[in-house]
Amino acid sequence: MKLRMSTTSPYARKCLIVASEAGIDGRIERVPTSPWAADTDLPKDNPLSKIPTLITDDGDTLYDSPVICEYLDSLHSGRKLIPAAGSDRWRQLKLQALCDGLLDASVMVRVETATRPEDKRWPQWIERQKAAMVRGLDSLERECAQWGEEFLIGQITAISALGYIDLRGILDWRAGRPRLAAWAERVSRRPSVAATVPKE
Ligand SMILES: N[C@@H](CCC(=O)N[C@@H](CS)C(=O)NCC(=O)O)C(=O)O
Repeated sequence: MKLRMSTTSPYARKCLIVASEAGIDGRIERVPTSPWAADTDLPKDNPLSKIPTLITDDGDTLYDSPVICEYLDSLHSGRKLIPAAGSDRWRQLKLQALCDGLLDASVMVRVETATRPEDKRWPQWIERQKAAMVRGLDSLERECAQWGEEFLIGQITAISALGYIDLRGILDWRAGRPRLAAWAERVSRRPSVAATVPKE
């Protein structure tokens, strides 16, 4: 199967970490794709023209990252990274949603501050997104004490979000969040995480 992705996309990183943790990384051909390139052919595989987009061995296309991760998790028989049922499932899906939301807010701040002409920026919008990020990060700081060694879809999305905030220097998420900082440092040693550190 082929994954249309970039090495800076945190959503693609989620998928690659899931594949690695599931032991199926070797089945994925990485296809570097810039959704921002004027001449990109990405819309033929994803009408939204976003990465990640997965092209399965059957030629089907899948998006977005939660759907791709669910698909990848269905391809192996080891411990599932997305619990099938019960309170663990809802806890993990909610954590994924929180961290995807953290990412969406980060990307909006990035677009607003790095690509929009300065005179067209909307400071209140940037502040709104940053406030959502701060609340989300504070929630992770409270929650991560309970995670122990668990590294499932929620935690995978969390480390991808924190890595993206670092990459773009959006805010200092470590300040005042010692437990989250220690957790991130610990999980960053996992081969799946170390091998996917975002780079330009
Ligand atoms: N909800 C999507 C978000 C994907 C997304 O926004 N990807 C960015 C790259 S990091 C993108 O392709 N942006 C292009 C655009 O928004 O037009 C997912 O989880 O996969």
